[in-house]
Amino acid sequence: MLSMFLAPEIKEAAKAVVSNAAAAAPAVPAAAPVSVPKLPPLETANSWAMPTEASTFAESTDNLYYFITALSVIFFVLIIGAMLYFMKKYARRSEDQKTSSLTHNGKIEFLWSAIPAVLLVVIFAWGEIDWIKQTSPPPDAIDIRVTGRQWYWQVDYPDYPGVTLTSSTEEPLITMMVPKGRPVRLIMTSEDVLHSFYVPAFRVKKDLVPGRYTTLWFEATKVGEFNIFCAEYCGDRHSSMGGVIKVLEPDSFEAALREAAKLEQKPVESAADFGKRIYTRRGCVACHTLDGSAATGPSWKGLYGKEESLVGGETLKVDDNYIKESILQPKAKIVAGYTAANMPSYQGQLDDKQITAVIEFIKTQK
Ligand code: HEC
Ligand SMILES: [Cu+2]
Repeated sequence: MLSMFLAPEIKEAAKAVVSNAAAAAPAVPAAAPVSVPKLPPLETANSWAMPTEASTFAESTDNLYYFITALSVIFFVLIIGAMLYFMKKYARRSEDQKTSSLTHNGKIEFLWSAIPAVLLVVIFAWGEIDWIKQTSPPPDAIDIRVTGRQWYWQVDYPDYPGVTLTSSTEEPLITMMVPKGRPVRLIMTSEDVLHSFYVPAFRVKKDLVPGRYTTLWFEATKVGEFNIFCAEYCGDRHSSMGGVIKVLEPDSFEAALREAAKLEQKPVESAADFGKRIYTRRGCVACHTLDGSAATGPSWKGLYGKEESLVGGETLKVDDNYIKESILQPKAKIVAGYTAANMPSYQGQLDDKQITAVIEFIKTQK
């Protein structure tokens, strides 16, 4: 995780140190690999530099930042410089030297109030103008809906019915696609806790609030793939709530979007393998583990055929119909110890063939 924030030179140096140490040390059995949630790589090679500027907001935001930084440096040098100079110049020369009496200097006092006031107004006006731009999406913007859940993003395209993309806690998936040079408006909400949609390369960030819609807009200026992060601590896998936003030329946008959202069984693929792809690409992975450990939802290990206890004390044997019902109407039968509110209904989002594939995949998880 940390290593992705390091510049390549540092990484190389660290590798050299590690391999030298390995050569010197006696052979020890390798420790079991620690599973670390995967995030997309940062798009900047140099971790000291600003992220790539990839939206119409980026340049002005950066310029304001540089302006404030430069002002801070200039005033730091002026104030500390004057302080050192006066310390030396007016140092007490002898034990009995008395401070001469001081009145005040109207001109200087006026200047040291007026100059900072003017600079603060400049900073305020600059920020305010940018803020107004960033909060007023143009009327021709493409609408995209974003839903935050612990711990993944779901992205729906109302203008392209049936198109849904998600992020995954396991792999850097294309989570959102947008055309270059077209304004895009995100209408966002959360189904559980506060999340925050953050794209550093676009210099945009906005909270997703349960029970309310928030909007955010941007216009991408560079073709490429950029990071999405959740910037609001939202639970123990918050740090894996990342995604990838892909910017395309407008003429290839729609075809690529449909292709990316397509979730069909490939000719060579078994139903179980197809089910596994649905598991990662439709968010199930964020809540259901395969290793027996409980997450937001129950693990799928050994699920098929087992006796499941439900809220209310009933038990039933897990079969195809129960799994299908759990996917389409999660509230119908609730597993003891869990909240149905946490499982989104996939009614209208997964067709029968996809559900069958998921069932086949669950069967393989013994
Ligand atoms: C945001 C979290 C979340 C996501 C995403 C999610 N689930 Fe669930 N799921 C739950 C919770 C919580 C329960 C238990 C409550 C209930 O039974 O409704 C559950 C229960 C289930 C059950 C019943 C499990 C049992 O032990 O009896 C199945 C089957 C299931 N989910 C399938 C899926 C599939 C398939 C997907 C993806 C297409 C999915 N879930 C996505 C949270 C989630
Ligand atoms: Cu989050």
